[in-house]
Amino acid sequence: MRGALIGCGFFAQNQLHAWRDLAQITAICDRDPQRLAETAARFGITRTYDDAARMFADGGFDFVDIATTVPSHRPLVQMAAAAGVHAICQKPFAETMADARAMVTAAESAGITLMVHENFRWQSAIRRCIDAVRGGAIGTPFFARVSFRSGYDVFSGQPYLAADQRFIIQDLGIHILDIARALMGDATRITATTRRINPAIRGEDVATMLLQHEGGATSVVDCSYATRRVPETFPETLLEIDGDRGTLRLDAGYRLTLPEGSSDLSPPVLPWASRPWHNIQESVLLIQRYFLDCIAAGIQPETSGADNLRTLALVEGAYLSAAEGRSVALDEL
Ligand code: NAD
Ligand code: 89Y
Repeated sequence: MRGALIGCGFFAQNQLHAWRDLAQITAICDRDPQRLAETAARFGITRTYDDAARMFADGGFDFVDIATTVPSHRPLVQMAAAAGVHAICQKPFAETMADARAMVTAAESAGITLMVHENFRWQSAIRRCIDAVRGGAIGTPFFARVSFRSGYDVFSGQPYLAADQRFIIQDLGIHILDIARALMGDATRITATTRRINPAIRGEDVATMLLQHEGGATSVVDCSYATRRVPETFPETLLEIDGDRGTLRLDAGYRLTLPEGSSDLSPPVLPWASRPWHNIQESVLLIQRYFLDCIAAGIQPETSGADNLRTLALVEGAYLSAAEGRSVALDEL
């Protein structure tokens, strides 16, 4: 498969490292000439563009990796659909539910595969837990706690996170809500509270969310970037899931405990990766491989654009719940 990538920023460097093992990236695009030139030199890519429309017009690739921040996602996905090119798009998929629905419609009309880069559910430790729960290791789950608490400085690499009106639910909580869906199935209702503890940022850095799932199970999804814990666990998501035949726990240090015993699920540090990001970096390789496998097999990815509407609805529902101090049914959104 031949691909192109749009957005040569902070996180795209991981995506380009991972593509090296999977596909040929024939062209890259960024509006920022310095980032474009540095990335082209780092990965030896000669076809470069400062305008995505021109890159699509020139063509020569089967899929596009959209690694820009959210405001450009809708026009870029629509360009991919118009060009008949498969697309994998970073989270957050869209700024509004209306934008997301329009993007899904564009992809469906064009017959392209559209997947959201929801990589946290592809972290190898998390994936092992998803497989265990889906395989019945603890029976029927009735409660989950899905928890991400850290004091790691994410603002130096991603300064826009400090400036946006929305922070932790839209940026990080979106992954943790997606993991809750992968483990417990779709949610029907959400109740949330938010706080801003760090005075130097604009949005909320603490969110505590209660989900009701189809079938009656409950999840508590709690996220914080204001938690000064020792040891620091960034970027681990911790799990505690009760089923009618036992409990699964994923504790700090990637320690899995199931009814039959414990094991160490520490992820590998890939040759181009570095701690503490290695967990996320491995998931980038795994999700990109899965995207290509889905195209080859002609199947819808787990986190297709259509699927992601339900994760985005949880994000919107959490903000609405926190703003209005009430529980929100997702069919309101
Ligand atoms: P960034 O600001 O560092 O990079 C984005 C790049 O896109 C910039 O270089 C910018 O010039 C370019 N760009 C924006 N609009 C463009 C357009 N229309 N055409 C061409 N270039 C354009 O941002 P980042 O931190 O790399 O984040 C990018 C996305 O990745 C965000 O949506 C973020 O939420 C997501 N992200 C995901 C993970 C993950 O684990 N899945 C981790 C970090 C960031
Ligand atoms: O942008 C975020 C993401 O998707 O994973 C971690 C992160 O980089 C900072 O919260």
